[in-house]
Amino acid sequence: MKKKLNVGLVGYGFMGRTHSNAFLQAPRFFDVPYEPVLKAACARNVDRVKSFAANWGYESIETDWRALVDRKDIDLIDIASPNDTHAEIAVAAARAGKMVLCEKPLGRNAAEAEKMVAAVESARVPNSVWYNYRRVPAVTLLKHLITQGKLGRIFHYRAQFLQDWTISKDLPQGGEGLWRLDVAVAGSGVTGDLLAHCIDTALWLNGPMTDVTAMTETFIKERKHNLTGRVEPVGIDDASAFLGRFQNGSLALFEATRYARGHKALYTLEINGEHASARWDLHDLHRLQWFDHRDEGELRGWRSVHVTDGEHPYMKHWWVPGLQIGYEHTFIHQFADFLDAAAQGRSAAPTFRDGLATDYVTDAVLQSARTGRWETVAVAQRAGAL
Ligand code: SOE
Repeated sequence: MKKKLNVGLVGYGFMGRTHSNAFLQAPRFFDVPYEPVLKAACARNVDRVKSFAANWGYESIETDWRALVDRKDIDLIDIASPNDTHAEIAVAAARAGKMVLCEKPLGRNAAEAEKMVAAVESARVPNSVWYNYRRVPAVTLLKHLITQGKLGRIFHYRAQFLQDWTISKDLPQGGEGLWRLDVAVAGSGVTGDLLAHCIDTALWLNGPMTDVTAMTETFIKERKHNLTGRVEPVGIDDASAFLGRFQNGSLALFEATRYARGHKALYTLEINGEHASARWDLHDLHRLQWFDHRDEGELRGWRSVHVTDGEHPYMKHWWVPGLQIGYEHTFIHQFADFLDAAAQGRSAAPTFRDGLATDYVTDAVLQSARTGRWETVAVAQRAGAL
């Protein structure tokens, strides 16, 4: 019999659902070392949390995260609540000796994230941040190809995350579902929400970034606030773009916006090396576009690899070759990897320290947008300084 791992989830929004699905599915498809038990779901609205718990099979509910963290029957706290709650809950959970999973971004800024890293590292509790796109099989395959040196020296890395859901000036800010537009809760706009995904994947695939120069824009300056009922200034960045340098000498070009009409969640990335290039697109997530200059001359060209074969990352756990998986599977893969690592007393990447590295870059991006200057990414100076 496998050891039970009792999960306490905070938050029942979009991410509460993706994580709960992962808790249920990971042991069905992967030979994980624990039996996850959905022990308690926690949120302030008692009726909503009750119906969420009933739908996903949580055994109990809490309406105060402190009560959840105090419970002796909880082994793992999963934070799927808005960004302004991440730091306080994570620090308390780590101090209580719980394993901690946290939705991205880790902190609203690096100062918060530093406290979270210090807490999990001093308590020595397994931890991970839900930057789920690392575990799209096509993206994991790209990581393997880069690690094998197939691209040679890297010259360029570019990424975009384009959405269009906040274009209407009548959309309010704040409250359930719209807290991403409220700077006090979210910390920033697309920089922490969307660029952060691009940055996490980039740091993983191409190593640390050293310097950035950025610009941000807030297109709609005032919106009604759902909690106060008043029209209030908008403090988030609606669009964010930056140029940067990686430690390996390659150049970075990144953009995120919620004002690209027609694009819903178009996360694309491209990496260009001396020998080969690769491209990936979230709207076609099971394909990796690959160009290898060493291919035979007449047949040389871009190929589209359908990443669904048993030998591709994670895919032997799913259906049969040729059949695709989707967005929700990335969370299942991360949770399965987390359980494997936790059983050995380790954390699964991206760890809280990896999440902090992304917060250092997003802080530098926002700082550069304010100063109009190139800014140094703090992680380069402060590694090991916590
Ligand atoms: C924003 O719309 C959002 O839901 C992000 O918060 C998620 O992290 C991203 O994966 C999809 O878009």
